[in-house]
Amino acid sequence: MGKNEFIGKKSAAAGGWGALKSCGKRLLQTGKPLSGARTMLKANQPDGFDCPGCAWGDPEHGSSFEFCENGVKAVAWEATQKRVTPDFFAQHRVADLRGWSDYALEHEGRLTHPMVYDRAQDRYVQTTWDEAFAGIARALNALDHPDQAEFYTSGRASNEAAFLYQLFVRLYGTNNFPDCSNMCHEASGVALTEAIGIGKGTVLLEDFEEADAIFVIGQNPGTNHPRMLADLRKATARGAKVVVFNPLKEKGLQRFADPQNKLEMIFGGSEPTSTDYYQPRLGGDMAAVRGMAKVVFAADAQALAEGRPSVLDHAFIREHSHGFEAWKAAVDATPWEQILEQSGLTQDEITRAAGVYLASDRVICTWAMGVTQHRHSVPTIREISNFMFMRGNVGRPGTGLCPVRGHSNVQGDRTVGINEKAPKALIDALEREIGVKMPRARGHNVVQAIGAMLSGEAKAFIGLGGNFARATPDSDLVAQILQRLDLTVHVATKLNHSHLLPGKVSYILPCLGRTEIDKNAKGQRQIVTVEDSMSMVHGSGGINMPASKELRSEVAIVAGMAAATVGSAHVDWAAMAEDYDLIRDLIARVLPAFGDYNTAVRKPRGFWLRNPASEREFNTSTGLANFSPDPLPDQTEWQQADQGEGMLVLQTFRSHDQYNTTIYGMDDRYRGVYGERRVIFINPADLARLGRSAGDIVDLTSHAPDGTTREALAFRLVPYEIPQGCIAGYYPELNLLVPHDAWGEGSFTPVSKSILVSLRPGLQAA
Ligand SMILES: Nc1nc2c(c(=O)[nH]1)N[C@H]1C(S)=C(S)[C@@H](COP(=O)(O)OP(=O)(O)OC[C@H]3O[C@@H](n4cnc5c(=O)[nH]c(N)nc54)[C@H](O)[C@@H]3O)O[C@H]1N2
Ligand SMILES: Nc1nc2c(c(=O)[nH]1)N[C@H]1C(S)=C(S)[C@@H](COP(=O)(O)OP(=O)(O)OC[C@H]3O[C@@H](n4cnc5c(=O)[nH]c(N)nc54)[C@H](O)[C@@H]3O)O[C@H]1N2
Ligand SMILES: [Mo]
Repeated sequence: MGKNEFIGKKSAAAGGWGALKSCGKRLLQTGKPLSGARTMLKANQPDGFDCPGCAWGDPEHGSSFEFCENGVKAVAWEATQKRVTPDFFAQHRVADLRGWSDYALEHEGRLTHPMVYDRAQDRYVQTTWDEAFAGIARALNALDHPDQAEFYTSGRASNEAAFLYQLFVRLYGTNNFPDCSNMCHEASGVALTEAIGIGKGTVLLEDFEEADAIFVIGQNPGTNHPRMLADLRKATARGAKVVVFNPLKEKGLQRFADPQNKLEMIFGGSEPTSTDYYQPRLGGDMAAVRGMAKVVFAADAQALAEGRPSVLDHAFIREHSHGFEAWKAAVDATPWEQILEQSGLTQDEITRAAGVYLASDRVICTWAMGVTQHRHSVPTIREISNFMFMRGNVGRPGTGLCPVRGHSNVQGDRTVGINEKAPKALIDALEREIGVKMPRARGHNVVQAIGAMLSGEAKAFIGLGGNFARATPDSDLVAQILQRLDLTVHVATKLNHSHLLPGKVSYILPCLGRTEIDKNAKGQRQIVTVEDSMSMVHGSGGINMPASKELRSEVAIVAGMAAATVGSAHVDWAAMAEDYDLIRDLIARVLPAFGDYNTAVRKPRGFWLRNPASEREFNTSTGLANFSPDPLPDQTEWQQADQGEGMLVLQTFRSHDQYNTTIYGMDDRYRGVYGERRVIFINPADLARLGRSAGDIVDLTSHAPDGTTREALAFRLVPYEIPQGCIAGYYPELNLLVPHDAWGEGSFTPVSKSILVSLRPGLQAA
């Protein structure tokens, strides 16, 4: 059997020595293991920086040494000693660099100087900051209308940078804020706003210590939120149940050896991270949750018939909720047949999972991309909320709804106004504070921005971080349209593919990373702030010397673009960039929930941004927690695939060695894949059914309603424990199969986890 042969049920634990070895390798690769280790010791510490890895909360109020293997990778990747200097650009034409892989590009190291594109030589050449800001202002002010510009944000930007950015863009005159969140947890925001009146989770880290059961749906924390595994482990150790729904048997959700536990490392122990594991079909979660609700209603009927107390939380339903009867009718009307077909689970499995729910007084439900990147993600999250409401599992200790965020500050960016459909209260407050009218019309989200670029309506793109051309669906198409624009600007730490698709005027503006010291002209250190998945806001200050003297902070770069473009009559951009306390003061005036922001962020663990829903104050249309009676989808993509000859449904997810479009390495240790990324995980029975063998190279074609043929060539088949009819492969390599006009209803999130595809022998297989 080769390394990638069928990964059976029995597998070693996640974490452990493999994780430590991988950390060491990563620190060595950056060229300076000692400073790397010192850097790690400051991650998530009161006087250090917020780990740029993920948005999981920090425990123990900053006293413990908290980082994880993938946090080390993220930090080491930024703290590399390698540099992409003007010399590098002099040596390579942009057309040549376009042929490099994402891995190779970022591996060259940190960007050092502001660069402008020179079309005559097809090269980026060095420029000055002032020239760059003036050039950007010229191009933006030459547009017919501000709505012709798209202002993208990736979720690493600090609250201060993001707030200043949205202020600049709104003063310029548009609400076009496509952001990574549109491709990520948008469905959670939309669904929760309708259900509980706020688009955020209601859980604090402490709740994980009190829950009797934690349901983890569509999430792979072993890779993407490794620090969460420690909380799951602690939960199972004290006897709580952890119930997983995931089509794949993810290693980190089975057992975990904590690399920070000396005894465990020496004796090779590991602890379970889950107690119950169910493998639904892709897109089958709404059906699974509805099935559990049916079981709970049946148990309730039986209890009442036998003269026992109801199993429902009638006090919550009566005092705090709306729409219970309509939802119950929808549950009653949903046939088991449809539930079993869509979920792919048996009635017995669903009954057992519901049994855990019934036996638990306090339940938390977490979820991530396995739930949010489907056509019916919004109704699925509404159903999760319904299910939690029925036994009052919101707004009590040890309970709650917990969308686990992606980028380390994606939640904060949204809080401070990166929002194409900003709440009226925010715009009112901005107008009041700045004294200028702001645009009110809805702006573009990611798929609308792509649409506007395609139609020629959009003419400028500015990216505050991120890798738009790789992270978005239809990546080949997006690459073409970016190059047709009048202006493209990328504020970035490292070179990526999006930078190599220059519009008529194009800049790469290199910024400080989160791990680096940020000093103002007076030599005073500045801190920024971020918000985690539990709505904790804390300070983050870098400790490393900047990668180059030329770097500016994101705040300073935004301030520079703003001053040049909209002038400083209403906002003193230069003063803000000199003293981030002034930005925080302004944020607190616009968003009163931030209170005494500047004092609060200097406390070790920061402060909690109050979430009214977690105290059962529901700011919804009804003033109550809203049940929602959505029907199950008529057909899931799995059902469509099941009816088509040779069709399968594909999900695109992350390997253990990547951070979104940043590829750290070519291994996916927990899934047993080494040295390659062009793989497709497939059930052995599907291999047999389709007449293929393990290791065959195939080409994939996606089948979208728009009739366009999209192909991804040369992927190797890897047998895996995954439901029949469902396959999986890595993002971003497979993004060219995701149609930009197929999105989640109500969320506009590309359907990256349910793409209808077929396979045929690849070129290399012939
Ligand atoms: N190291 C590292 N950390 C990261 C990131 C990274 O790339 N690398 N990315 C960050 C970002 S931006 C985000 S959004 C998060 C992403 O965190 P995750 O949501 O964990 O990311 P994915 O890799 O997309 O994994 C999705 C998981 O859902 C499962 N899944 C897919 N479809 C379904 C379904 O229909 N039903 C169910 N029940 N499960 C399904 C997949 O099998 C997989 O285990 O992580 C953040 N943290
Ligand atoms: N098919 C498919 N597509 C997906 C997904 C999927 O699961 N499947 N997931 C979606 C999700 S959840 C997300 S969040 C998006 C991610 O989309 P993006 O946020 O656009 O992508 P990233 O890969 O995180 O961006 C990486 C780049 O950010 C820059 N960078 C890194 N650190 C910093 C910094 O501190 N400051 C600045 N200014 N720049 C920095 C570097 O230049 C790096 O190359 O992708 C989405 N796309
Ligand atoms: Mo994300």
